[in-house]
Amino acid sequence: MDRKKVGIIGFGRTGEGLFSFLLDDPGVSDIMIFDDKNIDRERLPSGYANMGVELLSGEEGIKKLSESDLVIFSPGVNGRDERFLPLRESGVKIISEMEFASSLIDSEIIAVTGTNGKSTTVSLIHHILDRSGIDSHLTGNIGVPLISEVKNIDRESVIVLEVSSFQLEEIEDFKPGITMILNVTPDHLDRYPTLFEYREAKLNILKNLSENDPVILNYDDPFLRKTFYGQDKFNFRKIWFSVEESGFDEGGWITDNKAILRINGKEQKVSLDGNPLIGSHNLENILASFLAVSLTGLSADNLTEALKSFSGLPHRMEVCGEKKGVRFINDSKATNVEATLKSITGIEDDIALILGGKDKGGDFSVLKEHLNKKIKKIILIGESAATIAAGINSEKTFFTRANTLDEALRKGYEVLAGSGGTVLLAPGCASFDMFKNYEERGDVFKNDVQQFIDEG
Ligand code: UMA
Repeated sequence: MDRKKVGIIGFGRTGEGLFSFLLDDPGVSDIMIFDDKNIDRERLPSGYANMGVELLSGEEGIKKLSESDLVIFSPGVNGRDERFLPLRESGVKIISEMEFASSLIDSEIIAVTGTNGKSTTVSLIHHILDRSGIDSHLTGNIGVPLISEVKNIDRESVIVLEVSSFQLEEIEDFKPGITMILNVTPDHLDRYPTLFEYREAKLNILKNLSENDPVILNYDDPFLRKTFYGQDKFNFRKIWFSVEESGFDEGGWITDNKAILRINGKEQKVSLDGNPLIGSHNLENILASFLAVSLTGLSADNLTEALKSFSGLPHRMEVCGEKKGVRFINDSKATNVEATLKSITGIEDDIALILGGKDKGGDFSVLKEHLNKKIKKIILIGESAATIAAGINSEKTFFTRANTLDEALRKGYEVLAGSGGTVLLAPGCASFDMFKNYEERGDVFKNDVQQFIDEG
């Protein structure tokens, strides 16, 4: 048997998972790892003595990769970048980690994509399945690459997979059993030349679906509705959900605080009493999750209890404290302007909004209509502060600037003290200008809030 040379591009969580997997593959003779940062050999797990392992960087490194039989991309590396053109032209087979890993499993995959709400939705689906005694694996963009789960999965397992547009860029045969698109609104415009390319990447999830494969779609998302509702050219089985509309042939909606689920001509009502998730965007996530688990054949009988026991996720509309009638909410995961808008819509009282970070090219003018209604003040942080202020283009008095989150939350508190309301961290930007990731940003905020509350 000819043993293969495999190239890995990017050595973060995905690259490490790929490397560990390939180490145990007798069909692989050599592994080349490319990364723009120098990789310390110490980071490689032991056990590669019988295998050629090369660490590559720079233009020369890309050239060298064309000697491999297969190249697998990590999602964070932009494979459309010009520098990879010679590699593509060399004819070497190029795929994404999602394609590679999914080709190794034959259990049921529930794949969830969308601009916002993916993590909450996959976590809720996983929680419900897990509570019902199903061997459910939560994986993908949520943090654990699929390749790192492959060895823990068997035929009876259900894979609950969060899929990003990046992960869908280099797929060939990837085909989920149940597919879900929650919404498609502008994001990652620092990676995609236009919104069109971003949407194309997202819709790649449908690429291999055939007639009657179920796809759960959000009727309240204008782009999805326009593209797929009543459109006969897409012959997959469309299952719509909506917080505003009702009565789909197959789908889910809300009536009197109950989720109505209609699948296969059968209708079930699920009470939402005790729902712990704040905001109408979370009602969308709940409906979508309920539909997905129903499609696996799970009965709707226990869904109310399962939802009640779901604790939500950190950094997503996470209430992290209250001081004299002013509540603090950490929505650090709101890394684009649409997510910020949803956070605002989900809050009933007055808001002091902490906004800013590393700009991703979003259109912040959409926040203008909430100024002086719900939003009493915007506290700008990070490198995008000036761009955001210019984008919203409103009176200067609505804005103030802070250098740290601690300063920001104190300024927010001052605005609301006495009358009450919510200091909301929903930055609408990536975090990388000030923090390692959105998790670190949220953790710093929570610590600062705690300290501020403890001061009395
Ligand atoms: N690197 C390069 N060149 C580049 C970019 C990155 O060499 O141009 C290298 C970095 O130096 C680093 C490695 O690539 O060593 C990082 O690889 P990666 O960016 O693919 O990150 P991973 O650690 O493998 O994490 C990835 C996802 N990251 C991205 O898509 C940016 C994680 O999603 C995901 O949880 C993980 O795989 C497991 O599947 C994070 C994310 O931010 C949470 N996702 C975006 C989002 O949700 O908006 C899409």
